[in-house]
Amino acid sequence: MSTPISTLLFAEAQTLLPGGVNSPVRAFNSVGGTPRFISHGQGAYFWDEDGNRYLDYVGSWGPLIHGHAPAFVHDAVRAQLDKGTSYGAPTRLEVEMARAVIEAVPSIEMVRMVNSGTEAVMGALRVARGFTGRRKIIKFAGCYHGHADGLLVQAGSGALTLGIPDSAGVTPAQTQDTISANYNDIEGTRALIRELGHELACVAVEPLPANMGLVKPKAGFLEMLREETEQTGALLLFDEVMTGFRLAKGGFQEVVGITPDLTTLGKIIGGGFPVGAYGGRRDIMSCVAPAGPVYQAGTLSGNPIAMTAGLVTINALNADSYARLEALGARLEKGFERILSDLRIEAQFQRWGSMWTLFFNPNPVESFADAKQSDTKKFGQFFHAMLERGVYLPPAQFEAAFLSLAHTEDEVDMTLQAARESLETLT
Ligand code: KE4
Repeated sequence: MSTPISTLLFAEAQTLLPGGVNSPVRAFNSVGGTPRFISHGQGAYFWDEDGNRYLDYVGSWGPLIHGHAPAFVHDAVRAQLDKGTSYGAPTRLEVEMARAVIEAVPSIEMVRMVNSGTEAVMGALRVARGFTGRRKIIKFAGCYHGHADGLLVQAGSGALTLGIPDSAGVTPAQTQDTISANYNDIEGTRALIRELGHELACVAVEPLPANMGLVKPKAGFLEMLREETEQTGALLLFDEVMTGFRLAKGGFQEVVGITPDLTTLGKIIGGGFPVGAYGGRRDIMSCVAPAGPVYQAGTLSGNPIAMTAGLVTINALNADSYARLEALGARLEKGFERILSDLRIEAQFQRWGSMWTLFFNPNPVESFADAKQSDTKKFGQFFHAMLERGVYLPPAQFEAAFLSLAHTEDEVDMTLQAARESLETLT
């Protein structure tokens, strides 16, 4: 596949933007090669500047559950554009969006809109500390909650080990109240929560982690988090920036029947525009300014364009949407299982609904430690073999791929054919 224009653009971009990109994963660093500079998208596909067409499994990292450029979203945004883009004053649209989120996610009794998932998690953790008057936060190795300083801690520190920064520019003071535990480690996490006791403000978790690749909760793990936080008076935050409106209208918490105290959302609720949200129990959210003492603000928070795109996006989702995504996902999974068996390849296809990861790993991946055992070199070979065949996967082993409602059985079957050919070429 020839990509001279992407190559030229990347060379120039690297002189103007750190790494040539505005978000690290886009630079292809973990798979190598030249990132494709995308010119336009339509449905399940997008095209690079050289005119090459790709079947897209990134979907802007989750927001595009209806695929690229859905007419009904763009028509609604066009109509709103004629009224203006932002007023810096309250609008009816923000009331409608808040009502839609609250109706969809029962654990959210009150919500605040922001402009990214990072901001949503920042706000949620600040109100958790403000509400409880406590300082310590537990997060889990391999789970990503955006780039706020306090969350960039090294994986795997124990109870009394102060969070150690995992990024330059983050000081020990900013991470000392964050402890990293191990996802799916039921007894270790239970002990950690009990050890921290009344110092613990919040346990933050991706209930269905997708930022180490897709890892499923072991039976009892999320239930333990709910029980133990209730016992100690800490709050449970489900970071559903990725899974919110992706797996069910009420998010993964609806699927597993667990009620967190706080939830963060993003991606799909913006319909492709910058958005985030945090919400939860009314007594907690009533602490957020100007109703209460926990300050948080944002120039474009709840702006009419993102609210319009997000509202029509989520209003178009219903039980049939998720049944459709499950049927497509199941077809893809069955096909991959057959190919892996035929070719005797040691890899794990892990999926929930429309989210999936192919781990090049001989064993099931149940934790970050497991994930790190994966053969990332082999993933890189697979990624490029698929790219050459016109299938654009997330350019990193530790990410999840996304089916959209614009994908059909034909796209799934084309993906499986490309995968069989690609896996046959692996050395
Ligand atoms: P943003 O600040 O990127 O909008 O959201 C941060 C975030 C928070 N919580 C979860 C569970 C997330 O998955 C994310 C962001 N997801 C990544 C995908 N792995 C965004 C892609 C990127 O960083 O470019």
